[in-house]
Amino acid sequence: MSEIIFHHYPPSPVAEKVRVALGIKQLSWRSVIIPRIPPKPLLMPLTGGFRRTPIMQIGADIYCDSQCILRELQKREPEPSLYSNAAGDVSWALSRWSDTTLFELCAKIILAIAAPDMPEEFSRDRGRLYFGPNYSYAKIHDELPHLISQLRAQLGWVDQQLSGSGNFMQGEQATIPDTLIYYLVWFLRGRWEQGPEFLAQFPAIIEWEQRVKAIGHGQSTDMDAQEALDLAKSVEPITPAFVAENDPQNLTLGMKVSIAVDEDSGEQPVIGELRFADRETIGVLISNDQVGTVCVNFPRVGYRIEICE
Ligand SMILES: N[C@@H](CCC(=O)N[C@@H](CS)C(=O)NCC(=O)O)C(=O)O
Repeated sequence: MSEIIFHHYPPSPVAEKVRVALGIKQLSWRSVIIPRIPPKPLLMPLTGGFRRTPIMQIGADIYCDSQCILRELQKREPEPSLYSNAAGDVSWALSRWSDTTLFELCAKIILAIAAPDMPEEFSRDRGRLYFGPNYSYAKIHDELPHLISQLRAQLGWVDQQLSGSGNFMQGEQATIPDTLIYYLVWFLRGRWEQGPEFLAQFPAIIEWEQRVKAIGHGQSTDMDAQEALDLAKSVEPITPAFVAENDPQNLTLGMKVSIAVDEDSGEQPVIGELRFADRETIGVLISNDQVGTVCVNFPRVGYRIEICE
C-alpha cells in the first residue's frame, strides 16, 4: 500500500481528530505541513482548490474532510476498528453534531476572545469561513455567557456518557466518538485561556482526555510538499470508476460536477469529472501540470453537488 501522506498544520483541531485516529490504528504516515491561510500553492493542485485542513493523500487519491479521511483509513486498515461493531455504527450521526453545532460553539468562544490579539488576516479569514458574510466578533463576544451555557450543557452529556462507559466513549476501545470529542476538548484547552478552568467541571472528561492523549498519533516522518506533488504525478488514481445504483441526483460516470461545502463560507467549489459516487462519498478527477490526474474525494453529507451543464 502507498504511504499515507497527511497535509495539515500542528494547531489545527480537525487535523488533531485524524491524528488521534492514526494513533488508534498505530499507523506510520508522512507529514506535510501546510499554511494556515490561503494561498496554499502546494496544496491546491492536489485538491482542485479546496482549502480546508486536513487533507489525506495516498498516491494520486486525495481525501478531503476528516469524515472522508476517517472512512478511508477504516477501509484500508480495518483493525483495530474505529467502529464499535463490524458493520459501522451511528458515529457519523454524532459527527454531524460534534463537527457542526459543537465545533461552531468552540470556534465562536475561542476566536471571539482571541480576535483582538490575532493577526488581522487570520481573524478575517476564519470569521468569514466559519461564521458567514455578516459575522461580527463583537456580537459573538456579547453572547459569550449564552454560548458557554450551550457548550457546558452539551459537554455535560459527554461527561455523563464517559462516567458510565468504561475507558472510552463506547467501552474499552477508542473509536470514532473519542476522536470526535477529543479534538474539541484539545481545542478548548489549548486555545482558550479559561479552557482548563471550564473543563475542570467535567471530571470524567478530564480522566478520559489523558487516556486519549496517551494513544498518541502513530509514527510520522516529515515530507516536503513538493515531494508529495511529484509523487501524485508519478502514479495513477486507484479510486474505482463506479456509481452506485439509484443515485438521488442521477449522477453518472464522467459527468462534470461541482462540489462545495454546503454552507455560506465563501469557498470556491471543486469542479471535476465524476469518477466515483456512492451513498457517502463522491470522487472527481481533476488534472493539472503539477500533479497530472488525481481523484479528489469528498463526503456527500455536508457538501452540495451540482451538475455542470
Ligand atoms: N468539515 C471539515 C472541516 C475542516 C475545517 O474547517 N478545518 C479548519 C482547520 S481545523 C480549516 O480548514 N481552517 C481553514 C484552513 O485551514 O484553511 C473536516 O471535517 O475536515
